Amino acid sequence: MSRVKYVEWITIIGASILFIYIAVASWMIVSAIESPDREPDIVIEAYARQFAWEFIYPDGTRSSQLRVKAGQTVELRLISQDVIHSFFIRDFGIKKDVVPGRINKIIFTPTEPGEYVIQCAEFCGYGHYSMIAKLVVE
Ligand SMILES: [Cu+2]
Repeated sequence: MSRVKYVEWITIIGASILFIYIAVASWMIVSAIESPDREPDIVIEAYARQFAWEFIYPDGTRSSQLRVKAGQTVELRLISQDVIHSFFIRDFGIKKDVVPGRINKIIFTPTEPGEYVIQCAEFCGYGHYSMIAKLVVE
């Protein structure tokens, strides 16, 4: 085998190994984020519409605020009633699209009590800027 062919094969095999490594590592990280080991302590439905958020708790209570307890693992089911929105809590580094016709999930465990801002991070119309809700961690 000529020297050029040898270098070609090393490049092809090296790149393949690198790509396979990146694919496996990404898959492991994404699946850990999407389905953590812990079962959620509470499942809350989060409805998005132009231009407000509404949260429905397991007992049927509706609120424009999201209230959870510190240390509680929360599963949010994100449901859009009109256009594409995006559920965004900057302080937690959480962002997920809210797409009409499907239910996306977010699972998170807040640890610090306090008040945080929930924003829509997808331009959804003229009132997008006002699509803000409060997350209260007790
Ligand atoms: Cu929006």
